[in-house]
Amino acid sequence: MIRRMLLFLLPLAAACCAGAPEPCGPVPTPSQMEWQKMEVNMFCHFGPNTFSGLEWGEGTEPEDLFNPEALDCRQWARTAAAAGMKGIIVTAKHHDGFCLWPNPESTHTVAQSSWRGGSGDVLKELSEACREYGLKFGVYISPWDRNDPDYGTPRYNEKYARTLRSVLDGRYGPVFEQWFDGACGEGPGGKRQEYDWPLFRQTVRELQPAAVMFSDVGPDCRWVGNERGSASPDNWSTLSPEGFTPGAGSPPVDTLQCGNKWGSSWIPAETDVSIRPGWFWRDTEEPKSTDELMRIYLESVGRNSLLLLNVPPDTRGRIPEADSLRLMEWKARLGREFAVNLALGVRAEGPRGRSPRYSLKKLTDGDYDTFWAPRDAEFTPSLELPCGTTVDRLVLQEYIPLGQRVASFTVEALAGGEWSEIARGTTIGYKRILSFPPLSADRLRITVTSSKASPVLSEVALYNSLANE
Ligand code: FUL
Repeated sequence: MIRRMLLFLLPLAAACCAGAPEPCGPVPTPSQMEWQKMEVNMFCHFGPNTFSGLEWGEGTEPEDLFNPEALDCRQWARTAAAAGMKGIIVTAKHHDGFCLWPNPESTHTVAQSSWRGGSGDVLKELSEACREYGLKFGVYISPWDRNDPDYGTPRYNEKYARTLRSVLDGRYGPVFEQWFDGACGEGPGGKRQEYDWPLFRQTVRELQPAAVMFSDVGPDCRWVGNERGSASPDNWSTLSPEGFTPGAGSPPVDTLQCGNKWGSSWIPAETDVSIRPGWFWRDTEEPKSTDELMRIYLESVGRNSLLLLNVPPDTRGRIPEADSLRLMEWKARLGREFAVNLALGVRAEGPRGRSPRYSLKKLTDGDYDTFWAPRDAEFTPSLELPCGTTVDRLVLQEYIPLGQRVASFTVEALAGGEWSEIARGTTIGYKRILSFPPLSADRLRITVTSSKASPVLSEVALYNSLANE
């Protein structure tokens, strides 16, 4: 961990010495930066609902309902890795309260089931499989619990903190993300639990300091505000969470979608969406089409968000063939559509970097960790790139360790001796992908039209998504 932090901090420290721009506003921590670079992760909803067909189990289901006879977490991990994903987050406990590990705080767990004679532990198998396939391991542990008799009393908060402890204390190795779901369907006459968020967050920080905590309001990443797989094209990674809480007290959905331009904290968006209509597996449902998965990718990763794609294992305890095939088709299509970066190594023209270290060359060197930084006064620069071929995708990346800065930009193309605008956008952030009808341009011009500070860009890339059809 210390080594990783040093690896992150050294280039930044070196950059500062060489006159890098001052950071603008809140910036990501090393863990948030590492998380952002993961881009696509797998979500696995798995538990009694897999067997009952319910989306929200009642909490009264017999433990024996959970009986995945051919559980194969290595197959989950193999599938995720082959699809290019970097981590898996599993529903260790969904709202029905059933725990996929022998949680000593509960009597509604794998240990009370007859699955493997009560000695099974999905978290153990999955965390080991993730390690084997070079993936990171994360957990969803629902605060809302329809089984626990203490839910609705202050005792529950202590119990929930101990539940967190029994997963995060290192027995399953490092946990890269802790997912705090905000849902509660108790309704007007139901139980009311005042959650002790400071206690929960402190428990996670103490046991897994590098874990990124998800909720409607962070503290480390936020819900994108819908389950359609679509981040807002105007998406700030900054948010002002003061006065809000996860769940019923969360900010309005449009704030979750867009963040706050002048937000007080770095709380980037995560787009969670299911490959199927439901979150849990059902034999009547089918995975989404490759076209739809492409749309989701472009509207999440391509709009400055992480994509958390749910691929629910079935009653055998395996990812169904139809879903893994679909993932492979999607991966192949991504590979085809982003096969060759046509801007790699080209000479960009525009305001010079503040020193050779931040020169225009850095924009097209294919390395996220090097960047172009003009002088501080340069808020709305124009950049030109030779093109000379057919393109239909432009990828822009800001160097977010110095903050998210760009608020709007335009893209123009020079064809037949005339410049015309082909796209415009608002935020960029870690990654922004713009698609436009294929065009043969001699040159492209990108103009930042407003920015919180002088822009600091890591990469400009160009693709022809149809070249390899
Ligand atoms: C929601 C939950 O209520 C759903 O069941 C699902 O887990 C989804 C990811 O989050 O809030």
